[in-house]
Amino acid sequence: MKPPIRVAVTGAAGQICYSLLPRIAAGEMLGLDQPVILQLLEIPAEKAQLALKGVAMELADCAFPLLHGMVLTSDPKVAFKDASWCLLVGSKPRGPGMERADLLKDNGRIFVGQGEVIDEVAADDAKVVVVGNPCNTNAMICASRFKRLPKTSVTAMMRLDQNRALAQLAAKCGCGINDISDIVVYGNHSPTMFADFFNAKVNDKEVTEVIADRAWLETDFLSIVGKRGAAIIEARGVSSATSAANALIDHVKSLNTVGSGIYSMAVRSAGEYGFASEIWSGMPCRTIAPGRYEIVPTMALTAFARERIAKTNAELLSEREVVQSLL
Ligand code: NAX
Repeated sequence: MKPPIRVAVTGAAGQICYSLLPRIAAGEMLGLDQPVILQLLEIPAEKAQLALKGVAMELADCAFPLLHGMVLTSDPKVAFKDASWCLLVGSKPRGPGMERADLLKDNGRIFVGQGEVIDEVAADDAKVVVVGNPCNTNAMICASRFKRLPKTSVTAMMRLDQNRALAQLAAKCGCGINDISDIVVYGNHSPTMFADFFNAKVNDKEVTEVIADRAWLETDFLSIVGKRGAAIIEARGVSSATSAANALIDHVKSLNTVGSGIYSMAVRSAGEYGFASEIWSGMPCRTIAPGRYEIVPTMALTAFARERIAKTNAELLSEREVVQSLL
């Protein structure tokens, strides 16, 4: 039996984690032969801590053989201690009448503190995945506190956007999910994101050949994918949870697996694909060693794609402007 890996998860009593934690404990994220210790962080409020206790009771009642321990805490130093994976799901929801700038700053402060503690106490090989919104900018803030760990070890989740794009394309083509490849979502996890259908393939044929309706691709498809989160909130009354948890599992599995193909992840930009340096942007990535990625440098961009990328880049830059004092 392999030694257990410590996985720190924040926002552990929230709705995404309710779908996420059982799947990690069942071995779906790190492998069916890999024991885990879950280190679960929640805010100190009594209600949140009680809810966290309830979640842990349920996980215990699942009797997962791979779950070798659980730590429940409101102290980030305890949660991130020796963690090899830090999954930053917890953040504040946007309150009534709250401006986006206030949300950026409020949540930004969470990631200043957590970035500092992760850098201080997490494992040397720690990988950090940010889900809490605005996830790209929060990842940038978190990494800005790193002195010991490489900033490139912080990524943010674009995988839900990729999966949404995949599902829409498969439905339109009338094919299976696995028939589609190379669909990459660039930019911010917000409606400005760009799902690059030009490079996507259906069984090695270009999507633009299989779907002749270019107007659908350029308008409906991009709009459905970009606004899917809002559509789910309208239908369910709360934001995506099961699909977000599933995307996070996919994100970690791809990042951990050499040969997992090209996938979308928000990573530190060094100016690739027209993005400004030092922002965290969705880009095509591939895994070069377990937990280590490179940005795929060879995707061709059409003029349409470049225009969309410029728009989402501008939004990321404006977010950076708002949180400048936290960097
Ligand atoms: P919930 O409100 O259900 O849960 C969030 C939990 O985080 C709460 O229990 C809260 O007490 C906790 N929390 C707040 N501040 C914390 C802190 N400083 N330390 C530890 N825990 C803290 O939200 P949920 O639906 O689970 O969503 C979590 C985050 O994911 C939100 O920011 C949401 O916007 C974001 N999402 C990101 C997605 C992505 O693709 N990147 C998609 C889904 C989701 O919208």
